[in-house]
Amino acid sequence: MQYSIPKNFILGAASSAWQTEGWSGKKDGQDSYLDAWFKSEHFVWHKGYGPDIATNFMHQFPEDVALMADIHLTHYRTSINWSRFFTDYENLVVDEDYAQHIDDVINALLAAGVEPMICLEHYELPKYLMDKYDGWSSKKVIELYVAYAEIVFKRYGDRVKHWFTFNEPIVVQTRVYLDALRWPHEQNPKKWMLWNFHKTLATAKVIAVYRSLDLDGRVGCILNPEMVYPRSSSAADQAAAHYYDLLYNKVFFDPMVKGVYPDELIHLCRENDIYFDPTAEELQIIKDNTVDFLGINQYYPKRVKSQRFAWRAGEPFHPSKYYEDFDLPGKQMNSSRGWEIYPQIMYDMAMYLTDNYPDLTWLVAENGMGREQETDYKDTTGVIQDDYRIDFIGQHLSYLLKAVDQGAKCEGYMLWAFTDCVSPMNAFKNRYGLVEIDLENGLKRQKKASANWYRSLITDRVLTI
Ligand code: BGP
Repeated sequence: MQYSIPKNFILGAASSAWQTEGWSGKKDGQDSYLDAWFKSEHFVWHKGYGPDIATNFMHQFPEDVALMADIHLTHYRTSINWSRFFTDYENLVVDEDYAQHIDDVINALLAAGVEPMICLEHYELPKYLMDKYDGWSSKKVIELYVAYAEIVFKRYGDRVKHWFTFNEPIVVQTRVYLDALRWPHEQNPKKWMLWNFHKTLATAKVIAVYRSLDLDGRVGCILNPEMVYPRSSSAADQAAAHYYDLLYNKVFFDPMVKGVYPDELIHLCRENDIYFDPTAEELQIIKDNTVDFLGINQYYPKRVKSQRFAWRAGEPFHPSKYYEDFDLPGKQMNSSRGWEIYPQIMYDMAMYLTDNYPDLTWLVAENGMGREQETDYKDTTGVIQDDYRIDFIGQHLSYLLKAVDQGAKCEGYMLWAFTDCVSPMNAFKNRYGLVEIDLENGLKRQKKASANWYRSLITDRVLTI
């Protein structure tokens, strides 16, 4: 089967600052939320390699950019590490060494013909602001973040045209305050909802600042909505899917795209004592500053069924009050990551967006396949033959292109990740890259088979599967 790829369709790759840079040049006090979490009891270094070295992008980025040009990536997405951008977060004292590194990366990308896309926070909230103000619980942190964004826009906005406020803004507070799985391990559902709200408000305020600067680009956010599939067509299973979608997807989509929260969500928050008490002025800012576009991260489907147990009075709220996970018999799994593989999510999510947010322009900001023990797939010349990744990308892209053909307003596909990189879950154990980072050979970069395949895809603009 062949699919033609529209001429201007973005075909790029993504990663983030923390997951690639390494800590070289990092100054005392510049820890991020992720550093704090990794240094807590949950960290897992892989064969001695963790975020301290990462891929050493800080020094080896020229090699990576040359490879991006060789593969003909149209765009590359990364983040600025907020925790490294300042030496004083309150008085906004810029770390000029780090800021210069960002300048150098942007200039190198542009010189190589690769458009940069920059995210302002990919889990890189400064630990200092977490300790002092309880992170996104505080309006002061919103103020400091907006000031950070303004400095960044003024410094790099002449060259960077695609900005994102957050990567997956729901994730940290879900792991911390709903599930209490991560540092600082505090179960507090009201705070979960407050962080959701404050990141939405921060996005709107950053968009307002960007527009006031009259720059020639656009600002959005990268969400990780899960395509929800109910176990059956029964009313109870459908309701479970509906509530999951409301609490994990529409909670960001509606205010960011339509400028208003769904009435049903407000009602549900009040009923469950997780309401976030916005002021009229805050709601107006959200209404006036909706996103220019969205990035959508897609990896796996979410399958749910109705909740069998009644929620006991006094139990802390959790969205699973309304649903249970459903284990689909016979599902195809990526056993390295424990995620179901279901390429049709790409088509279904595109249709969901077309139906619910017809005016929204978006792109896939992440999709990809992590694999353990990839070195087992090296051929005699030492090149990793990652046919499983080629198959994964091809299948997912085919569903996306089908949706584009039917009018979905999707402008591109960014693969996670360009090179292997550090995962917050398991350091380097799972490899996602088109390009191998050979830990045994001084972090040598080597293209995998998928890199050459992706290169042909980009130059020929035809997907054959
Ligand atoms: C996304 C994150 C990325 C990346 C990816 C792969 O949710 O935005 O930062 O890590 O997932 O997931 P993991 O590294 O957990 O396997």
